[in-house]
Amino acid sequence: MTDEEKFRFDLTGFLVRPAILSKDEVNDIVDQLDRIRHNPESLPPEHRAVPGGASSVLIDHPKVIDVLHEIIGPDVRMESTFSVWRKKGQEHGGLHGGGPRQGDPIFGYRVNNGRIHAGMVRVVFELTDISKNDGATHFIVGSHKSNFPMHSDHMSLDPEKRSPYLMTYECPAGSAIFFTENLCHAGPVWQRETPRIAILNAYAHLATHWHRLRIPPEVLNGLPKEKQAYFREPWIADFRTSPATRNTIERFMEKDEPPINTDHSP
Ligand SMILES: O=C(O)CCC(=O)C(=O)O
Ligand SMILES: [Fe+2]
Repeated sequence: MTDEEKFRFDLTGFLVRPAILSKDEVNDIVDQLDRIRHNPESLPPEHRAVPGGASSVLIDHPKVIDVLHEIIGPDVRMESTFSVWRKKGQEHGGLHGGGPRQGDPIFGYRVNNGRIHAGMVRVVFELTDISKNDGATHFIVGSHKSNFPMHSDHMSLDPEKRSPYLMTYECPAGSAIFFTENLCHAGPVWQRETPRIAILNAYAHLATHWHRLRIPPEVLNGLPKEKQAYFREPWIADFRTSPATRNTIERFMEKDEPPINTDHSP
């Protein structure tokens, strides 16, 4: 992460890394998402949901992990993922999040001794080219550090009533957009004739866990071990041993241990 990227992420709460995926990677993931939606039987069961199959390249992409290590810390887990195939007129929803939650260990955003400590970080992988008026994710910049609750004068997506701090991005297919979940953001109505095809992964500190996992067990178990490691149990140290055992990726790789339980019962 460059100093300029760090400055921009801290100032605004989001960061675009353009075109980190190759054209082939983008095409393979789009093909997988197309089949998941329209012809799942053409895929093996372990590729019928994200983050399996072609989309597994996103889990531990080096240009993603290096940012996460600087804004979350050296120990990160991936804790949720979903894909969108958003047609014209569809939306995720209005502005949400933002405001004085800096102390919250799940969502909070803090900077201490020159280091960023973000809670949950969402990474949006755009798989089509994005223009400003398409309706990709929008942000109220700076709201991740706001000391007052979000004000109603700044919560509209209506073009006439938008906050001057509402921002979005333009980027080529294969770009990654990072944002702290403490940033006020929205998934507005999609405006383009062709769909928005994207995958949104969520990452957090190894010791915290917000989403119960919904990934089908066959998909998680079908991942290579080094990718399963991002779904290991959320703990830091095991004091049943002396010295204490650290929950590192290296330990997970050595042990014959499954990733976190994907039991779907509530
Ligand atoms: O669909 C979008 O663009 C935003 C999704 C969202 O709100 C989130 O991932 O937290
Ligand atoms: Fe959200």
